[in-house]
Amino acid sequence: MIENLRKTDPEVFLAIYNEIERQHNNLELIASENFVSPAVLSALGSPLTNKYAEGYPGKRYYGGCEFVDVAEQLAIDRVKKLFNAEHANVQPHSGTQANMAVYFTVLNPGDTILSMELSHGGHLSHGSPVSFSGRFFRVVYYGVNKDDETIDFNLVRELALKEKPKVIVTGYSAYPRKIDFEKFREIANESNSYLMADIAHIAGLVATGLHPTPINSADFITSTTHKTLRGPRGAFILTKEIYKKDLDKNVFPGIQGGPLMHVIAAKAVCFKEAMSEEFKTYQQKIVKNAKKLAETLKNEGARLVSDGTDTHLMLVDLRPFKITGKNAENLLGKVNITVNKNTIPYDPEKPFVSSGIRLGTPALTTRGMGEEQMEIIGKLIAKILKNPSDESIQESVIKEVKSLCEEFPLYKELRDSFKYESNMLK
Ligand code: DSN
Repeated sequence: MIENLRKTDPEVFLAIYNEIERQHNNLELIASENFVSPAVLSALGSPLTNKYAEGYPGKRYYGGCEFVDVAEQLAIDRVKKLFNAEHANVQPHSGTQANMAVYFTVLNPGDTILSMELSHGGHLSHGSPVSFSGRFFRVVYYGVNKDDETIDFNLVRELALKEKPKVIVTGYSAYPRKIDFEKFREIANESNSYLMADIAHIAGLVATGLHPTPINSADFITSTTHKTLRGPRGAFILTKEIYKKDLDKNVFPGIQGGPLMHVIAAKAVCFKEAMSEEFKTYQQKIVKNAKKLAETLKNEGARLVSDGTDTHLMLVDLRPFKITGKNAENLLGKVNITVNKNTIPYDPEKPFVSSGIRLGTPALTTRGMGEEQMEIIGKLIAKILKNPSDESIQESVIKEVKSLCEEFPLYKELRDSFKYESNMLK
């Protein structure tokens, strides 16, 4: 297969080869990224991509769907079991589309959404003015308390009772603490609102009982499959039987056409993997690693938003190091440590500059790294941020990063195959 790619399109072959090498040669700390298993990759690269299957298993608008039906039904049954859900739709191509399908199921244009402010950890699709969600709906924001930087439930309740939102959104992209879904349910009951929990970041933790589940609190749960859950890029929605018909109609034909059957097959594989004991141990290690990394950074003088983490991610306030998020992202990138700049709550900087970086441990944990490596990496990060202009320190960190990457290799067989083929290009 790789030989065919190299012969047909050497330029794309090289782009893919270089990207696989980049993934191997860098320490990936972007909290929303992960590395899928070879089994997930095989399903993704399969001829299921050829198949049109508009509709749902057993009720398609095309012939020849008997085998893709099997794959989609497996994905549905497994994700329902994994999260103890009444109904699942596994067709959304992305988290934003999953959220869109839920909004279109319960809202009319102009209706009100109550959600977390983007700069406090929310997501673009939770009502940002630059997203469809902020253009079609009226959005009111809650945020975190200034003192302990956790969700301001007094504000959530006050706004819910005053604004009567049709939907309250919980679940975040940059919130390091456990979410009290039951408290959100109580408020949603008081304001007669639907509750949507977007668990994209924490899905792996929820599936393994390391974070409370919103299954009995939320009317709709949306999630991506590629973050802590370690599946292919894509999403799904869980809901109760009573919303099943409306929700499914709003995914297809509401906002999507043909489902990506190769991706759905890969989601099925991911859900099977997520049911294993090995996956539970993996999630436990993610959390332990995050705690170790957070503790190390604090010992090095960093300030962590909310003073730590309960999950896979942390938000580092860089002001003690007198460096912006943008500059930190660039500097760390130079030494092959990949992170993203991130606003911190009440950030004095603009979002594109920001005062923080967001770090997460799912990807490095997949490589097999543990607490020992987290301590080393935390110290390396601090060394770079404290000495932004010291090139000799940068060179020594590059060497240490390289040695960690070699000790915990990624996609070894695949890289060997690409390497072999790339020699034919010479
Ligand atoms: N962009 C993702 C993240 O990095 O958290 C969320 O969609």
